[in-house]
Amino acid sequence: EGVGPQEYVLIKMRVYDECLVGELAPLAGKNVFLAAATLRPETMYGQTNCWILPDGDYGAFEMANGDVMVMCDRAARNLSYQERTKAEGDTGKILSFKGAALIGCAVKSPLAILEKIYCLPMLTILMGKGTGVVTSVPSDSPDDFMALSDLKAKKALREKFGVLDEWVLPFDVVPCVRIPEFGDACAPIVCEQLKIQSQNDKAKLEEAKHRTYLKGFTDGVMLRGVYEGEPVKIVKPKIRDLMLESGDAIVYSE
Ligand code: A2H
Repeated sequence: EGVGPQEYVLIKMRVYDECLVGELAPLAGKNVFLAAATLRPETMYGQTNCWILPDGDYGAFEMANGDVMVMCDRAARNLSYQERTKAEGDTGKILSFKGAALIGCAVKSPLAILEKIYCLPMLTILMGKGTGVVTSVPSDSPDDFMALSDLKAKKALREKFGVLDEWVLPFDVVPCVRIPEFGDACAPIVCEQLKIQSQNDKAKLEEAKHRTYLKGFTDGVMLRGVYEGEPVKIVKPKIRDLMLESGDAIVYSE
């Protein structure tokens, strides 16, 4: 991408204990979090699910504070040089598994209006970027909106990845940022304007991102939380700091 390092906020999505079974059983009894890399911390109120690449290689890593974080090896290695693991250069890996092992896991995510959201497959996740875990905000991210729409519309796609209806069908966009030009949820509007057909419609999704991403920052107004009614460009860093200070998120650079 650009020059120099990219700084992400890693959102700590807490895995419900009852999901630490099967391949994840070795993690039972630990505080396990999926580490989702985002550039839009102010949209976390609108999370509806978590995205995982079913074929991707993931691991569970014990951090210096005892928390277990799930991500790809590359991100864990980077974190081990950012003073997060017990020893510099040591990722603290305790388990390896494919993304498929996480599909259907329920998590509680910071700031999310919804109490319980599920891990679902997204086929366009790049394992070379961020952590390989992506939190989904379909109100404000065209990629997230189309991936969720695909799963809702295509029973065969749900079946292929063992996705139960109740992990997907009850979930609709949760508006969190108003952009005067687009209303209370920009992604569905722009996907409709551009007639985007699926999560694989790359060129159009790129265009949709261009139309919405910057405007969310410059023109967005918060619809949720303690900064409701305030401009995104003023409160974005404050919302980020709220989550950093409460321990619900950490900073990560790559
Ligand atoms: B963003 P950049 Cl509401 N593969 O978070 C694919 N996408 C990934 C990823 C990966 N490995 N890791 C992170 N991302 C997504 C929220 C959001 C995001 C909104 C709107 C736009 C948006 C909720 N999803 O990103 O290539 C994450 O989704 C549009 C750029 O590093 C992360 O922020 O610029 C963003 O892409 C990082 O993308």
